[in-house]
Amino acid sequence: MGTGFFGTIEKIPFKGADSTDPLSYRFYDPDEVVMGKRMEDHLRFAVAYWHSFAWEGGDPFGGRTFDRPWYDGEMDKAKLKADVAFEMFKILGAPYYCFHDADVRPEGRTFAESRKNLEEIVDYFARKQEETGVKLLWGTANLFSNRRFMSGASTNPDPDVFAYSAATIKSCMDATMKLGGENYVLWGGREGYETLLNTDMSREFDQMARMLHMVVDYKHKIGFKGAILVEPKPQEPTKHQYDFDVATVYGFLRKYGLENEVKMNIEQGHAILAGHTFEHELALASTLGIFGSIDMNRNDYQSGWDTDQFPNNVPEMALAYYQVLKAGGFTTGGTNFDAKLRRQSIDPEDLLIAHIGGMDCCARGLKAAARMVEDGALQKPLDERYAGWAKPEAQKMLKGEYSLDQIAEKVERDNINPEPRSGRQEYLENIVNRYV
Ligand code: XLS
Ligand code: NI
Ligand code: NI
Repeated sequence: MGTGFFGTIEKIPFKGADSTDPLSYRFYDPDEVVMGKRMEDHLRFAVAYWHSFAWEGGDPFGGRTFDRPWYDGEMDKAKLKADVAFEMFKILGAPYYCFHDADVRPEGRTFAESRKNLEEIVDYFARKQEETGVKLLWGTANLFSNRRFMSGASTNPDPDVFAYSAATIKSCMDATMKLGGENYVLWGGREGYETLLNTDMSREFDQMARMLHMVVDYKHKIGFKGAILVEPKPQEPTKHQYDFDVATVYGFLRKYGLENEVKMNIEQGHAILAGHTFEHELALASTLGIFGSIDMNRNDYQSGWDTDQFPNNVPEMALAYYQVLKAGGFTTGGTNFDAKLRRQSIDPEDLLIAHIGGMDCCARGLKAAARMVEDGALQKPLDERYAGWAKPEAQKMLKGEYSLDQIAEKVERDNINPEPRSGRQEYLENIVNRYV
């Protein structure tokens, strides 16, 4: 017996590009093979529990616009929410989901009570996963909503908040482990500052690193096989977030000896907020060997806020999945829709339509990216551009067989006088356009 929340809709079918049925996929066919792999196994879609089921449609000027039957309740409501959530995963054919503790369980009066509530829901989820075959892409702790975290979690000036955060993370790692989660994510919601006047940055860095080391130690202690992922974001909620972008996080990991233990969960909207493109962040993480997973959404390009909208820009997705494919594809990671409805989209059907659009857009982007890879459309010009480095003399320079003064001597002796060559950006952009 279903909840009836989505009426009689049972399953979103794939109907192909010509379909005009809003409740059908036009590009996402899970079984279609792309570069030797099923599309479902490439994309590894996950629904974000918080945006889809916990968020109430508020903005700074007004509260709740959604009217869900599971709001304002205790455990029975949390279970109703779970029933609806798993119904939606099945209807969409989404193979994964992600959650924070606070999205899924009622907050208790004490830490112990909150933990017990979480454990009860985790048991409930475990049964639902078993029934539906839906899996957990990642779990995480909400260390930013409750007022106790207003001055940070691990970076809080109060050691009791540090301890409370550690305990919360432990319970969320236990939950993730129990549910067979494939990753554990840390997004530093309040880890940053508003003003240096009340902030000791070096102390806060040390605290944050201590927490991350404990997380890694605990992962090994309990035998968690998934990846530990940090999610960069430059601002919002704090003015200066410590996990600004991939480069900043990598510097932090190196300073504290964590670079081999922690990977990145890269969010489209956060990349934009940091003044980068999504593909830049993906390429950099892959170059540094710390690419993990993605949070798929888009931000409004005018507002400068983390608006967490569903993706709808195919050329952008194509360039993003091109980087994902070049990085070898996902291993433990996947495509999590860290995206929410607009606050006027109050119908249950809107939830389905938003995900269908997002999944179709990603599928289209992936297929375009795969064709570019298969044709070597961008790789051939790239190889040509760097072809000079294949020559033995160039290789010797790269391998350190010449010193600076030896090279200087050689430049004069051989009369080296470089001839500039076109970067051909427009030519390459036109190639991309052929594929999207
Ligand atoms: C917020 C973050 C958050 C993380 C999980 O901006 O994207 O949703 O993905 O805590
Ligand atoms: Ni995110
Ligand atoms: Ni975000």
